[in-house]
Amino acid sequence: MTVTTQQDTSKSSYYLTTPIYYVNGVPHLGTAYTTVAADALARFNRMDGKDTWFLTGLDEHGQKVAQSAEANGMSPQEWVDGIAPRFKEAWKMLNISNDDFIRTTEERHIKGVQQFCETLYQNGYLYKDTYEGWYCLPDETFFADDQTVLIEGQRVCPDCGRPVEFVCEENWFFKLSAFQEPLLELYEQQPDFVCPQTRRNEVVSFVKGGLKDLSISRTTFNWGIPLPFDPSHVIYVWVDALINYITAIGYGSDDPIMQAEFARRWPAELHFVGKDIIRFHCVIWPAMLMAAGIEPPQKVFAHGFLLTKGEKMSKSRGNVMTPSELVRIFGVDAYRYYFLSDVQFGADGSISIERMLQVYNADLANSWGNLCSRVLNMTQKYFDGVVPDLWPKTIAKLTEEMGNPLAQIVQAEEGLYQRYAKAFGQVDYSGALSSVLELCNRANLYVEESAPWNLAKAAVAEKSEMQAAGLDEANATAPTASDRLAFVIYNSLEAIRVMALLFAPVMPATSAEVWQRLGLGDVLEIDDLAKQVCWGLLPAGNKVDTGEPLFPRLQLDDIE
Ligand code: ME8
Repeated sequence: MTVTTQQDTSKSSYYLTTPIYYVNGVPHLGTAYTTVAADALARFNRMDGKDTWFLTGLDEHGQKVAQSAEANGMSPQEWVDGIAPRFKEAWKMLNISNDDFIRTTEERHIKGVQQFCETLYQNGYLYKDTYEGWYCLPDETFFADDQTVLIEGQRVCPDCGRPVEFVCEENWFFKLSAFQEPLLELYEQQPDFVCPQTRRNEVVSFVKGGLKDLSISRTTFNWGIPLPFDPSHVIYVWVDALINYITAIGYGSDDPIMQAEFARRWPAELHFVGKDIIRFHCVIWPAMLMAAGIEPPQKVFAHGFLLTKGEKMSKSRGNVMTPSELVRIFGVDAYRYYFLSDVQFGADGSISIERMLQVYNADLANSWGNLCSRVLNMTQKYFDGVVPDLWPKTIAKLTEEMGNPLAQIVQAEEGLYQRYAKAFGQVDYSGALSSVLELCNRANLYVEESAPWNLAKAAVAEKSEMQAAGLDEANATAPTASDRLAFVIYNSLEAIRVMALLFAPVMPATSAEVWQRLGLGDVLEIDDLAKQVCWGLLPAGNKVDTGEPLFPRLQLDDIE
């Protein structure tokens, strides 16, 4: 099968998305996890000079949402209009930098979905038949008899374990079965299409097992988008939802500017999803796109679940901590840091407040926060808060005499930036963060080893000796103790500048704060990260500001 596209292949855009979340509930740690991860990657790519577009949004149609509305005595539209601001507020609280926020009840989406379905119909991929089978409402998924599980006489969903309901309806079907070979070819030609590798294997063997055609419309309720060629049917919520990734960037629009936007941004570089919705994204979605003659995305990355005490977090299990509670205790950057550093992205990860406290105190309070406090305080104390200046010749002599382990880490070939950027490229947040933390720990050690407080004492003693001998310090040919002190403080401040840059995708607020304290400007906005992670760019003479501790130490008592 050939896929015809009119897309512009010369585009340089980096388009990434999160799932669009159901509005049957409010944001929780799970949905926040995917969104924060996508945000960190979007921020990294912007800082790295890519023309980034980051989309998130809401899945507002379907039976589940209609039921939540009914249970709350509202119309579906009133219900979704009430919940949408809660998501927007949550993402604002978590400092999410999405460029767009799509809601599937928006006109731009409805129009695009109808155009898409019309195209599938015209291309001969849709037909009408009777659907008889099971439906899992919480997952909005169809299951055949042999896919469900029978427990104590009750059929339950093989994925979430909740009861399924029997459905017998005349529906429109999508010829998914025609896409087995094209999908297998896609996985072959784009080996990174499904990441990580374990998920790829899962998807490939699922497709090899054969594909059944998919029911794509419902008639027993009407909270959805009508099929343009048979309006008594509303489009199956998953088909409706998946199309958001293209309607948000202009698919289906009559506006030439939006059409050009679509040509430039699509195919997406990355769809971030949780492992629960991988088949929709790695099987159904690319098949739908192929059927419509549109290129599939480049990559789908499916991460694992956050688990509390070994169980998937969910409201029905009653083990949910809320993002706002944790942000209130730890602050937004510590929240973002914990989830991205402590859970290996891709795998399931156990989270707990005790562990979060441990990571907070070790990495943020004692390491990063402490380094900033002590170095900024010493700059204040020994240099009146001004970044010290040294002659290049003196720097060369001091580097020879004292060494500069921090510059070495930053400047090494296959150095810090390369390791960090490679980790980001592999969506390995903990790898990227641990390379920055390594520099941070080394910098704390450097301060200990160099003992600026002793150098300061030596500088005072040396000065009075020189005065007594009638010598002028400025004429000294060999580096003096005050030169050594300036060298150590400058290096420590410079390492802090580099760390502020590299921590910024994950901890944007504190990095901006540190940037300001170093006298580098009110906003940290750069698009040439590789160039900035270079030794010696902190201007001498900058006025620094000590400020309050960035991450005050916390104890268990503080959070109970
Ligand atoms: O599935 N751990 O929406 P949804 C990690 N509307 N991530 C979790 C999680 C957990 N415990 N719980 C949820 C839908 N997530 C559809 C998507 S896209 C076209 C339509 C995250 O509100 C994870 O990303 O149920 C998961 O895939 C997503 O929330 C499911 O969100």
